[in-house]
Amino acid sequence: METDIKQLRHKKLRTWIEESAALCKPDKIYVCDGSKEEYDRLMQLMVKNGMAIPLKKKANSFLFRSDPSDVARVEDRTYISTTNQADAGPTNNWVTPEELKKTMRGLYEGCMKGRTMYVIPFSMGPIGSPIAKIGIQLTDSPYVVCNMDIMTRVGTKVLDQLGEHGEFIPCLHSIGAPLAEGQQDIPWPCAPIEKKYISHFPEENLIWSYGSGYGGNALLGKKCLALRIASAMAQREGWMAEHMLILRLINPKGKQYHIAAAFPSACGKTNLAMLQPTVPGWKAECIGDDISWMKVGTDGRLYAINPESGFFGVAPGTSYATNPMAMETLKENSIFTNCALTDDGDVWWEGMTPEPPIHAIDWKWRDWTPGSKETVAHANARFTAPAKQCPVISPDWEKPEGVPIDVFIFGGRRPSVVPLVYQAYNWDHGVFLGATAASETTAANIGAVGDLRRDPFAMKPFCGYNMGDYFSHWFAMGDKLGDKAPKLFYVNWFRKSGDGSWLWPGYGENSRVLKWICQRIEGEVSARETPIGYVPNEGDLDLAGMNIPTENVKQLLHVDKDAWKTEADGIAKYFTEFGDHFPKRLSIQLEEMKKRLAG
Ligand code: OXD
Ligand code: MN
Repeated sequence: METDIKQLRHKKLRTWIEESAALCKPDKIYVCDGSKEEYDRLMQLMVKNGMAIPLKKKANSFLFRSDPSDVARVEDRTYISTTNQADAGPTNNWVTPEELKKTMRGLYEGCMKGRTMYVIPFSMGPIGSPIAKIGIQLTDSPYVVCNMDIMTRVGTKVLDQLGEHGEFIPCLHSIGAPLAEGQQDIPWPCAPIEKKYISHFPEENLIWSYGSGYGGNALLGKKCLALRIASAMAQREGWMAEHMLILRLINPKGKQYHIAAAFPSACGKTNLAMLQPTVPGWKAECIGDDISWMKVGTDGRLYAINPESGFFGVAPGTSYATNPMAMETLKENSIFTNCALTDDGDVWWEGMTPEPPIHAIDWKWRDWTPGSKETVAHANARFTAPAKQCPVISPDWEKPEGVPIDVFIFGGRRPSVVPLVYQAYNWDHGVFLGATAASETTAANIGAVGDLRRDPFAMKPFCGYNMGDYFSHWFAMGDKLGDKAPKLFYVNWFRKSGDGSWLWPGYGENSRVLKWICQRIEGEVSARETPIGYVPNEGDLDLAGMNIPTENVKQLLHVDKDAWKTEADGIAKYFTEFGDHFPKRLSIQLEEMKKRLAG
């Protein structure tokens, strides 16, 4: 039965919905119950109005194509709005809350005319988990409702958990495309780029998003709530909200290790989250592919949950060869955005199969044949798939108390300089590794440092407060965890040889590196001290049956002092960007590395 908002028991929630409706002026308000019947009904509505295409080859799955102007997160239209600019820091766009709200109120005025305002009660994390948080998203996009249904836990059970006085994070979203009386809707309504705003008000735990229907701009539980707002809450409250996958590894004796790992985009994060180990006797289970919320448990260890319940993964490049577990996950009950449509009613994207289809309809609804100048799927085409469908999802992925984290891993894409794996000397050194994480954006000349994009902790676009304060928060968490703190490592799957070929095969073989990491924790395997940290000796990695040239292993584990001196100069320059919120403990780490390099 449909819920009238007057029946909502939470007075503050009712008032906020009424005020938002008075501003946005929807034709109708609908409170989502999170049922399958509701999901099916909304999908059918979108099929009827031409927004969704049902896929013959994948049960209960649908293809959407966005407006070509609305295909990705819009970082330059994303704001952290705090009273003082210093609290947003040098890595965020900033406008005062007063000014931003004034501008956005003007945009919200009447923006839902001709549309329904959906009220989505959602939980980030298993409902009732001590680490979970409740959000309420108001949106005029049924596409957003269905995606939120997969990506979060939605519905009446969340309202029950909220009760009359529970805390929630208000998330107001509009695609910014009101319909005049009798006006025909279009498949992907949205506002032009200069009217898009993805705004966060961390001082009031409030999110306002306008103008985009796509991904992190519109599914507000993900980047907006679970990272930007949550990171600011975590700093205030003494926990951690990180852009990290969560993986469980099980050794041949059955011992479990939990790893949380941060990588910038295009570094194989989803592949690692769904790893199938090649190293004999080891097993892996996926707990999360993107975000980790962590709190100190009563035993003093750090416990993590995946706040999401689905995967919003990049489609191009995903295949049975690169990530069979993702392919199995998205076989049914999934949403595809900006992928191509094949003639037999399936989706396709670059790299999905070795041979492309002989004909398809591309993401811009045009005929496409192999050899065309443009790609058939957009480079940021996505699948939205339920996590519970992943064949290697851990039986404990929804454990309310989370899983104890043993290891943090940072990484990036570095064709040169950075070895395959190394371990930090201690927590402070590990924070230095996370803070200086970088990916090479262009092909580097071998031996020289290329065009580096530093992405500290893979949080640059997602930190909801001053990045310098965020670094300090990492130090504070280490102080709190003491000897119970996870151990920290850095990996680089992407090192190349002089002729430009990959030195390491990656994918399932990465389990060999993870085995070394777990053995380091147990003190079962050696390593050599280098200026940058503990690096495996050539015999320390289990490479049995791998057929990798010894020369490759040498290069993969090589630490070139001169290249690292240049790296240290780059880091020193980069550290000056953070101004007076920058913690001294990071400068000390740089000085210590420099001393080790000079020695
Ligand atoms: C994502 C991202 O979509 O990090 O997860 O951009
Ligand atoms: Mn991400």
